[in-house]
Amino acid sequence: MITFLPYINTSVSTPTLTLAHSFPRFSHRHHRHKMSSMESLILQLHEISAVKFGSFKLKSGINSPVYIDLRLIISYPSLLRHISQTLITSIPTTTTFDLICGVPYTALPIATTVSISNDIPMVMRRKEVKDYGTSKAIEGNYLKDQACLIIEDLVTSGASVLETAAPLRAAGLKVTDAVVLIDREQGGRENLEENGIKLHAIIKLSEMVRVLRDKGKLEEETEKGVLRFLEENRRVGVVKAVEKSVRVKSLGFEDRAKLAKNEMGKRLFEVMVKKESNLCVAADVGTAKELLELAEKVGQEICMLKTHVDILPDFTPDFGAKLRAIADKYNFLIFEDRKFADIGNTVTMQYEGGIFRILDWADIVNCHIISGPGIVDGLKLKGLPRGKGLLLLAEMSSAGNFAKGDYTAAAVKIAEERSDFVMGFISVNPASWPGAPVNPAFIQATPGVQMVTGGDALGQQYNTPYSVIYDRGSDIIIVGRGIIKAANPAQAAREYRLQGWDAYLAKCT
Ligand code: 5BU
Repeated sequence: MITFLPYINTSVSTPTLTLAHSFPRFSHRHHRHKMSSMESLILQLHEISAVKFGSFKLKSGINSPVYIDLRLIISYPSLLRHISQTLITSIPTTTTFDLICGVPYTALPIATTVSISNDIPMVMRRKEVKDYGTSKAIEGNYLKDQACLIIEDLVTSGASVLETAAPLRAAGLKVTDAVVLIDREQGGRENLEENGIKLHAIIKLSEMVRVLRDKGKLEEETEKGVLRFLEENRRVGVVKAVEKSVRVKSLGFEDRAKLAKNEMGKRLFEVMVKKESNLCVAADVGTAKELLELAEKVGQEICMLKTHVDILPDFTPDFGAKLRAIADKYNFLIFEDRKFADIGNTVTMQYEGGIFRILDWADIVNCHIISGPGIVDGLKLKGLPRGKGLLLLAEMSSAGNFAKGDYTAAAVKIAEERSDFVMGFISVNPASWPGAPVNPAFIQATPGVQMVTGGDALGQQYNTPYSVIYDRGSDIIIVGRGIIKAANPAQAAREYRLQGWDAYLAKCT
């Protein structure tokens, strides 16, 4: 029979949970029990064989003389409680946070125990983002700018903590601290520090073997073997972490620019690289005057500005020239989200003529493929000689839309057959398409993006920049109200640009 320490009653305050808008902040005090509690934890972990010594092949391929499996702790409730309490009371008083988030899966029960014992709200990161319904990467209620403490059972290189931090940050949460039960001391601390996360470790692997040796649980030889292993493998963890994030490495925009068959597509890739921006602002403002002012404000941050010219009551024939001057000044492309849908012959006239004369000033337009490939041929007739590009609507962001399955596949086929003019797609989850990833010469641009998942009252559905670029395999985030309704659109554009670009870098480096 294993006897565990009694539940440590800490002096942690237990603030009451109020509504989402006033989550209390938490900070933790006193380290009184740290040493004895740590020793007792080590002995208990050893006793339940969560820590084993021998020769074990790790996931990374290297042979380790020590193996730690903390999944077992859920079979020992008082140990789980003990671990949770020690974790939370070991964080420095200066560290404050509003929420906690466990790294899936082993740390989820630990985080839950911390949450319910201390009345600290929790959020959960989905490992698999659903591609239907509300498709949230982060479950639970939270507010932008709240601080979230990450809870982890075991850190080797820190890669898992980073994988959880990224979507939390993309959702607008601040992540500056992580607490872990065991640090294998193989580069995790340094790796996390480089990513702005301070690691608080309860037990270091070297301390663990020393305690077990002191308590007569380990031969001197074994202790020496483990310490030697740690010394020799200090850098391995960091290298492996990088390798792990490369597992779905995508081709960078520089290389893809060389693959693009359409000149405007090539140019867009080049602008993205030059400006380190994969942000397109949807300039859905009330007047042409406001649109031009917005273009000046966000111009520096964007690779593309998306317009709906038919919503501007003060449109005049010089609108195009004025917008072009701003686009040239800040080096962005102009995308008129016209969504042509008619037969080929009609769209040639709609593209070129009327009041708006879109062909004169828009670099890029888009079209539905509902009418068949003739629509692309019609637009190409006018656009290709003038160096323009076309995006096909392969998917839409609105709830209940019909652009899916065979329809999406048909868009890909039409694009492949006309890749001199078609530069890419409006898409929502290109990573889920059959045969994905699709030809990297094509650019994927995704609307329905905000810092927090959700939607509007008319069916729009939002995903975060990180989930759009990293999880769903898109290239460009198209953001409207998230930026234009912000108190400071220029600053909001900068934040979206950084989030979008970080997510791109995460999948390419
Ligand atoms: P929002 O304010 O970020 O929701 O604006 C999204 C913009 O993208 C808006 O101009 C839409 O017309 C556009 N959009 C979209 O939301 N979903 C789609 O599937 C397509 C375009 Br196509």
